[in-house]
Amino acid sequence: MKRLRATQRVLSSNDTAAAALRRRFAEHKVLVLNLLSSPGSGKTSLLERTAAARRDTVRMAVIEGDLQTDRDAERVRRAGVQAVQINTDGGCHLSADMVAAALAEIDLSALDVLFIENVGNLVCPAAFDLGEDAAVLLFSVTEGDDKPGKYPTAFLKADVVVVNKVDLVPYTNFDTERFRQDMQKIKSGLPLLAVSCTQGLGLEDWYGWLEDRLRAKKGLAR
Ligand SMILES: Nc1nc2c(ncn2[C@@H]2O[C@H](COP(=O)(O)OP(=O)(O)O)[C@@H](O)[C@H]2O)c(=O)[nH]1
Ligand SMILES: [Mg+2]
Repeated sequence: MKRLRATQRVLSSNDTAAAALRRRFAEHKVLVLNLLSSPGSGKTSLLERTAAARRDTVRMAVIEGDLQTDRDAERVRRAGVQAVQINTDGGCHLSADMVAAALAEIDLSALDVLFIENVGNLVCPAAFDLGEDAAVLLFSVTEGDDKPGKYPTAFLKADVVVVNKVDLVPYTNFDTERFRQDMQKIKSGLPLLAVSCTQGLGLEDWYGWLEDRLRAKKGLAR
């Protein structure tokens, strides 16, 4: 019981900090996307691709969350986009306070999109609001097509699901239709995009989704 109350306190203080973030992001009309996945699904690869393809037309920055190292921030910087690394030192998710601290290094008035790459984990990050406009849930085909039913909270939080590494489908038993049906049972209408970050497949659909969300955030008609 004590533990339950402590958990509720942590979540409600996070909600207060997330609401403050959401007001700041709204003030600057910055689209904020929270990327969730297991370790290795391809979050940083998707950000590298997006940076290389859109950095001249979309002003973007990335907050990278990892237990240790600044390897992911380095990768994003090499793709030509500002990246701020947060190390959680063992923490399994980013919290709104950590994002607020990282914002000290980011000029929101000079941005269109802020990506937040959460710590690789399908469980804890789903419980912590970061003031984002949308959650992007990544999966890779090597993780198996049975995951929607096993991780419903992550799918309920998601606004789009990106299935990555479709180049590897021939070497796995991943069935995209089975995955789609399982996912729709949890959240009907949730969009699914199939991509390969290394082969550059399906990425135009992802950029299209991103640009639609950006137009909506800026209050522009399609
Ligand atoms: N075959 C294949 N490998 C990929 C693809 N996307 C990423 N990878 C590889 O998967 C590994 C993990 O990717 P990374 O972007 O670091 O995942 P993260 O931990 O979610 O950020 C790296 O070795 C990538 O090169 C893909 O579309 N196909
Ligand atoms: Mg990464």
